[in-house]
Order: sequence, then structure tokens, then C-alpha cells
Amino acid sequence: VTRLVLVLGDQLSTDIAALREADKGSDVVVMAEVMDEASYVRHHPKKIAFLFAAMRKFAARLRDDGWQVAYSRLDDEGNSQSIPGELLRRADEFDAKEVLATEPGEWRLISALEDMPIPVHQFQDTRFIASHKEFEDWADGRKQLRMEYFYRDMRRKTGLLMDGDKPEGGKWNYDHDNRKPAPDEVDFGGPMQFTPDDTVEQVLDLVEARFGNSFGDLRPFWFATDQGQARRQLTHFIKNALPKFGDFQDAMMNDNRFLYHGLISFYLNAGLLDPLEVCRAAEEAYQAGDAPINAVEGFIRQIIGWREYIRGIYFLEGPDYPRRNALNHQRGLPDFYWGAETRMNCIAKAVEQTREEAYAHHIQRLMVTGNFALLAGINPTEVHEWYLAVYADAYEWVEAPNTVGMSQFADGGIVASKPYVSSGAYINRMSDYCKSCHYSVSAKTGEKACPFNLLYWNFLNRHRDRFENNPRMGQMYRTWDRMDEDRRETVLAEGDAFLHKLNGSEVV
Ligand code: FAD
Ligand code: DLZ
Ligand code: SF4
Repeated sequence: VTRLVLVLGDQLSTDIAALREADKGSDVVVMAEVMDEASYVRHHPKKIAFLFAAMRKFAARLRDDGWQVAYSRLDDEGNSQSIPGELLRRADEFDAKEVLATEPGEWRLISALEDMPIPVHQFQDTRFIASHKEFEDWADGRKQLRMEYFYRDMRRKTGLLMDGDKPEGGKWNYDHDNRKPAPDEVDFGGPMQFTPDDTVEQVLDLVEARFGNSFGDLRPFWFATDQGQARRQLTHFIKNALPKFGDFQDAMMNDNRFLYHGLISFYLNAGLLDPLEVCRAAEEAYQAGDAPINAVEGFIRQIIGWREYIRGIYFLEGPDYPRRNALNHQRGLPDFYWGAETRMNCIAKAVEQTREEAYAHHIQRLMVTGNFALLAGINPTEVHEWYLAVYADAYEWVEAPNTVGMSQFADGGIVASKPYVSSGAYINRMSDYCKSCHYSVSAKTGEKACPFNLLYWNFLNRHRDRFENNPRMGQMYRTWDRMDEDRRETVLAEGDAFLHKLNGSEVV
């Protein structure tokens, strides 16, 4: 009997669980470009093009490998435009009575598959290092879910950078040596860029016609769209950028969008690269003496530490997680997140590059756009929907805990033990943004005062009850309390005035 094998757009690996369970001789692989997935948020056109192109190439590869693939293009007549709809249509067509699937990375789709009128077996996604059960066991009984301890378990489990049962070099974490400010010059030319082939060009035309009005530039399009290309980008990064990845991981520059970052999250999350393959390549560079321990440990920690931990939180916390709003923030997302003019250079730069590349690196997401949204009290659900839409690596399992938890503190402190807020001083230290800004980062009040400076105190003051007794924040409250009362009043009044202007027509 024929069974259907569902492969979603972010499951493009020949090792994916459902394919491993399936029988090439009798089962039919179902892949579908559908409006339901392409429109649950207004995805960046580059994100849609990347996925559709990678899906089409992956389907071709499966056919070459001998699989029968039923592939629905977005414009195909009869396309029901939903994943369950396409499964039912194909079940009819092939007289199939059951479906093999790999668990999707979003609760919405998991329950849609559970609710299907035919049986759907959802196999655990084995592309991750920790299973749900392992993460639950680790979390069980802990008061605080600190990434660092989970990460050490993942080091032990994978053997990455281990010297017997000890961490390589004697320390688990070399962050102390990282986080240098922006360098004067970057001696790395950025990620490998791929010229669109015929498949990609066809997809670009489709996406232009159907999604051309969404926020985000479709062209120039340079992403890798198959495993071979993604591996070339990985090799390029390991050889040319990894050695300095650690040093400048948190730096930001007006004229350099990529610094020494990997630009691999799109490929990892879609299945074109495997996390262990990526980490082993970095480890080899360390063993060969081509990259220092602080860079390699830092990089591996992002993948087997943060990435796995974030996923663990998403599945541990359940479907309501993306809607949490512990700080009860209700302000609407300002238009400048969608490209409207702003005089804040750091935000303008982060949004401009997001529009052009569907990419921003971690500190831009966390300490510029995220920091501002948190300081200004923007509704975290709106912030979440923005991040889910605009980045080509965004799927709910990874985006929501990063946004709602780490960045907006809307989970009440599960991911972050204190809110990631800072005044302009942090941005000034880590970037060259402030030099070309309308505002003055050294001005604490007055017309030119950097809005991050004003809103920082405004935020601490508004949430005093919650954070005053947080041991990592007490110092800030003491600084605030020591300020002149007049000055405090001016700061608060100017902060309020700024917030008042935020959703109006005046450019801020
Ligand atoms: P590098 O800096 O080169 O890091 C290497 C890899 O480490 C990344 O490719 C990624 O796979 C992994 N990684 C690093 N940090 C994290 C993290 N916090 N969570 C998960 N993986 C991590 N990452 C996504 O993949 N998808 C998202 O939708 C996403 N949304 C985010 C939203 C916010 C508000 C914040 C603060 C962070 C978000 N991140 C997200 C994490 C991080 O910003 C990106 O993984 C990273 O910028 C990807 O670029 P890169 O490949 O150049 O990463
Ligand atoms: C993000 C996305 C988009 C834009 N389009 C499709 C699609 O047409 N077909 C598909 O199978 N998957 C798509 N995806 C990825 C899914 O939304 C993703 O599998 C879920 O969000 C779970 O991670
Ligand atoms: Fe951003 Fe303030 Fe610096 Fe301007 S001065 S770039 S608003 S941190």
C-alpha cells in the first residue's frame, strides 16, 4: 500500500525522519508550495523565494535518487493552498491511507496534522541534538533554565571540544575573550553569493508577481538554494571568517552588514546544513590550528547551546508561548520597522539591511530593534510577528523564544534572567552608528538626546516593582535614585514626550 511522505519547506534533508521511515519503492513524497504557509505572516519575499527554490531543487534531487515525488507549485491548478488540503488531494490521487511526517517546527501545523481525517504519524525531528525528552528531563526540577548548563551537557553528549571529560583548553566558555567593539577594517568580504540558475529565476518571477508588494527586496538574490551551495558557504566561512568570529561577534558597522558572521541560519533551519556537520567543521579548524579556541567555542556554543536550548524552550512551554506579554506592553509597532523614515541611525541601518538582505546579525536583532521595542513598550506579539516575517531564517520554534523570551522578556524571565535593555552607550561602544546619527549619544536630555538614553530610564522606572530586587539590576536603580530629582523628572517627561510621538506622523 502507498503511504504519503510529507516533506515541509524547512525539512529539506535526505536524512529527515519521515524519509528514513519511508519505502522508496511504494511511498509517494508530498511537497507543496501553498498560500497558507506563504501568508501566515507577510514573509519577506527573499524568504519565500529561498524556500520555494530550495524545495524545487530538493524535489528534483529526490527524484534523481529514485523517489516518486508529488510536487505542488503555488500556481498549479487544483492546489488547495494548504498542507492538509494537499495531503488529502494526494491521498485521493494515490489511494493512500496514511501519512508519514516529521514533526513541524510550529504548534499550528502540528495540530493541523493531528486533526487530519487520515492517520498522520509525526516522527521526532532527528536533525537536533537534544530530543524533547532529553530537554524535559534536563529542565525538570530546575528553578532556572540556564543555557550554560544545558550547553555543557550537549558538549558532553557530542564530544565536541572535549578532552576526555574536560572541556578543551580547560574552560567551558571563552566569551570573556569575545565581544570586542567594531574594528576599523574588516578583512573578510562577506558570505558567498550565488548567481540564480533557471530554477531560482523562475521562482523569483513567481514571487515577484505574487508577493512583490510585501516588505523586503527580492533582488539581488544570492542565497544558496541547495546542499552543495550551502556547504560551499560553510567552508568559505570556516576558512575566512571563523578565526575572527568570536572577537567581533557583537560588533556592528555602518558599512559592513556581515562582519565575521556565518550566514548559515537560513541553511541550517531549512535542512540544507546539519548542525553537527557545521560544528565538526569548526572543530577541525581549531584542531588544525586555523582558528582560535575563543572563536570556535563561541561558534559551537551558538549552535549546540543556544539553538538547541531555544528549541527546547519552545516545545517545553507550549502553544501559548508566542502570545505571552508578562510586562503588559501594548504600544503598536512603529512604522519605521517597516521602512518609514527615522532619525535613529542604528534603527534605520538595521531595518535597511533587513529589507535588502532578510538578514541582520544577533546583536542588531537583540540590542537595536529588540532593545528599542522593549524600551518603548511595544506589544510583544507585534514584535514577534515582525521578526517572524522579515528574516529568512525565521520559523516559530526558533524565532519566538528569541523574540518573546530573550529579547522582549514577555515570558517573564524564562530565557533571560534580566531584560536586555541598554542606553545608547552600549550601541556606541559596539558600533560606529552613533557618529552619523541625528541624535547625540552623549546627550541624556534635550532635543538631541539619544532616544535610547531617555527610554532606558523610562523603562526602569515603569517596571520598578518587577526589577528593583533583581540582583543584576539593583545597581541601575541605585544610579537612578542618586540622580537629581529635577533631572529625573526631565528625563521621564522627555521620555514620555518621545513615546507620545512614536506612533504619530512626526519623524522621530
Ligand atoms: P552566526 O552569528 O554566525 O551564528 C552561528 C549560528 O548559531 C547561527 O546560524 C544560528 O544557527 C546559531 N544561533 C546563534 N544564536 C542563536 C540563537 N539565539 N538562537 C538560535 N540559534 C542561534 N535565529 C534564527 O535562526 N531564526 C530566527 O528567527 C531568529 N530570530 C531571532 C530574533 C531575535 C529577536 C533575536 C535576538 C535573535 C534571533 N535569532 C534567530 C538568533 C540569531 O540572531 C540568528 O541565529 C543569527 O543572527 C543568524 O545569523 P548567522 O547564521 O550569521 O549566525
Ligand atoms: C515558511 C514557509 C513558506 C513561506 N512556504 C512554505 C510552503 O509553501 N510549503 C511548505 O511546506 N512550507 C513552507 N514554509 C515553511 C513552513 O511554514 C514551516 O514548515 C512551518 O512554519 C514549521 O516550521
Ligand atoms: Fe542609535 Fe542613539 Fe546612537 Fe543614534 S545616538 S545611533 S539613536 S544609539
